[in-house]
Amino acid sequence: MSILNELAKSIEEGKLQEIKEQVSHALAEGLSAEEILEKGLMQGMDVVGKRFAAEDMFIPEVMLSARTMHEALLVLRPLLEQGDQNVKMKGKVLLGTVEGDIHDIGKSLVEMMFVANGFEVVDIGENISPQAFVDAIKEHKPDVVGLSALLTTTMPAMARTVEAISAAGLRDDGRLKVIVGGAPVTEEFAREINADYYGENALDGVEVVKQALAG
Ligand code: B1M
Repeated sequence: MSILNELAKSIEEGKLQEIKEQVSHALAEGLSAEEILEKGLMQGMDVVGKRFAAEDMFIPEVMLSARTMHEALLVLRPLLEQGDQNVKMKGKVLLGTVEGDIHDIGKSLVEMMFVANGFEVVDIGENISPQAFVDAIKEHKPDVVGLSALLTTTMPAMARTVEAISAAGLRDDGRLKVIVGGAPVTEEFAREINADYYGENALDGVEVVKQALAG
């Protein structure tokens, strides 16, 4: 089995104790952090999602896979966050997963991509209510707020959050930009709920924000 297939399998099987060493080994073999993430770890998570939907895997096993993914990201984080030292943006991004939603892996990747591009990131966590987003924006004064939702059932909470941010007057001067993303979220939905931007994946999200802030 190739190293990348082995990594995918380890995520699927929740090999919590082994994963860090396996990722280090893959790096030592010359694979890049991006390849390890996209062609190894995320492939494994994809299989987990499919098996979960088919009721061939259950919550405790999926949680173990998620914890294994977090362990693997601990090894990759410093490498992914290094980025291109020549393209540094200035700006502060506040990130959170919306109310009712505890999925955090995608958000962690979005965070790493922003850090890699020179942004300061404040991650306020998961299951964040609209009011808590409003309070955190007042406290941290970010240039960009990023909302993540992984469930179709939490997409309305995303809409409520954008609405609460606008209702609090935090978008009145046009300085604060709102970006939304997550597997069920689409560009059309982002437009409908009056977000400024949509990020299809972590890298795309950062590129969209970089272009907007540069222009
Ligand atoms: Co959940 N879950 N889950 N789950 N889970 C999904 C999302 C699901 C698709 C699985 C399935 O059925 N195939 C399904 C949702 C169905 C739907 O709504 N359409 C589902 C369900 C149903 C549930 C529960 C309701 C199950 C239950 O209790 N019956 C429950 C809900 C809990 C809650 O939140 N209230 C639940 C629970 C869990 C666990 C706790 C077991 C665990 C989460 C652990 C954790 O995150 N710490 C879990 C997991 C791991 C998954 C899957 C398998 C993997 C998610 C993941 O981490 N993907 C997932 C199936 C799948 O996605 N294939 C599934 C990897 C990650 C890198 O991708 O998060 O999509 P993703 O992020 C991407 C993009 O979406 C994007 O960039 C990221 C990187 O490219 N992105 C952004 C994300 N946020 C962004 C923000 C941006 C821009 C881009 O700008 C701000």
